[in-house]
Amino acid sequence: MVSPAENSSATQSPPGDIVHAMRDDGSLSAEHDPGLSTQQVVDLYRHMVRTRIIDERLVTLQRQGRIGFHIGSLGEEAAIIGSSFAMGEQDWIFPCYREFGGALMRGFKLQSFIDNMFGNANDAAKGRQMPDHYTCREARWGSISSPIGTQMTQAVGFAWAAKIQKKSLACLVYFGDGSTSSAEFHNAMNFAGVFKTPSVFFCRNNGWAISVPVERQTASDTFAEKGVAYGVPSVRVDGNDLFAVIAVTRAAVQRARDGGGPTLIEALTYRMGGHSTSDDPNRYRARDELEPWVERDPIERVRRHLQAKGAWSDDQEEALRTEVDGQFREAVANAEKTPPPSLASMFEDVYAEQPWHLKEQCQQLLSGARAPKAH
Ligand SMILES: Cc1ncc(C[n+]2csc(CCOP(=O)(O)OP(=O)(O)O)c2C)c(N)n1
Ligand SMILES: [Mg+2]
Repeated sequence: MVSPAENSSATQSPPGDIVHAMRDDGSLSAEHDPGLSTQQVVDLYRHMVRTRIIDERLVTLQRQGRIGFHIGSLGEEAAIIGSSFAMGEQDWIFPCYREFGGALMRGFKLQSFIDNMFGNANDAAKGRQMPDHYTCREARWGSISSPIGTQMTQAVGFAWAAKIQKKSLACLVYFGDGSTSSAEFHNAMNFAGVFKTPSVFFCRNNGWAISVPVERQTASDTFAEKGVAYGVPSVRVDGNDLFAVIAVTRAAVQRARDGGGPTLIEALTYRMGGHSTSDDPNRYRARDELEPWVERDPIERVRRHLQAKGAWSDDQEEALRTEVDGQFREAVANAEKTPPPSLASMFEDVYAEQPWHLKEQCQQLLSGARAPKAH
């Protein structure tokens, strides 16, 4: 397990050090302060809390049998919200599967997300995907791919195309520590290094890949040092420090837009929950491993920072929770009122002109035992 280390130096290599911006008392070190206004910090804090509340509510819905699955971001909110925030409107993000909070911050509608969680008729993926596998092109956000690592080669291809078209944009890709063992990681890093694509590789090192700890994932001391082999500058950052995450991601984005090529960011964070609603982490990890990370809870740290400045009160906290709760309940009520996708939709979206055999199969299905019953 990589544990939080002491404060250290530069925003880019050598990859052994860890960038921090927040001190224990909630104040910021001048070196890595991203210079946000108080209102910006309040907004980011609200997004982090919103993400956590939605995560908690989705787990409850799954336990109640109302949705089939959820894969959450408990404990990783600073890494996700901070890095998504550092991306400009023209930039693109290729997500892994835990980053819905960043998509919502970039304009993805809560209702669309919840419709995907229920796989109903309003789900953009038309119920053909698992929950948490939404699409939201409008937020310049790639679709979720379940197979580990595929988004990395997709993101580098996208960045390469943008470079050929001389577009000034950066393309960030999220992945976990476990994904660094996939062929796609090596393909993508090598290509990005050689062709200097405007890529930001954002590794959420949350300590675990389902039940496999980082010690079993790599013999390297860090994930960041893997960038050295590909000529990709790398940096390690305290992933539970919102301000440090923003500072290092901004620097990487700037380098990408300026034609300086890719950066690998290793954000040290911790998966405070299970891998998903399908596993019980108590079966494979020691309970006391969680404790130091509870103390470094990324949301608590930003709250302490704001409270020390007199910029956040208990009343505001209460109001925020009530607001998010109301929005969530409304979205769930709408999603549950919405019927499932039509049976016929199963045959759509592959051919512009539906071939005869699909028409025939669709007809058979609609007139057979699974035909919708009149109530
Ligand atoms: C090619 C492939 N192999 C295995 C899986 C099963 N799987 C899903 S998530 C996961 C672990 C990924 O861990 P990590 O990259 O650290 O991301 P995290 O879940 O911790 O965010 C595995 C092995 C998969 N989805 N695709
Ligand atoms: Mg992991």
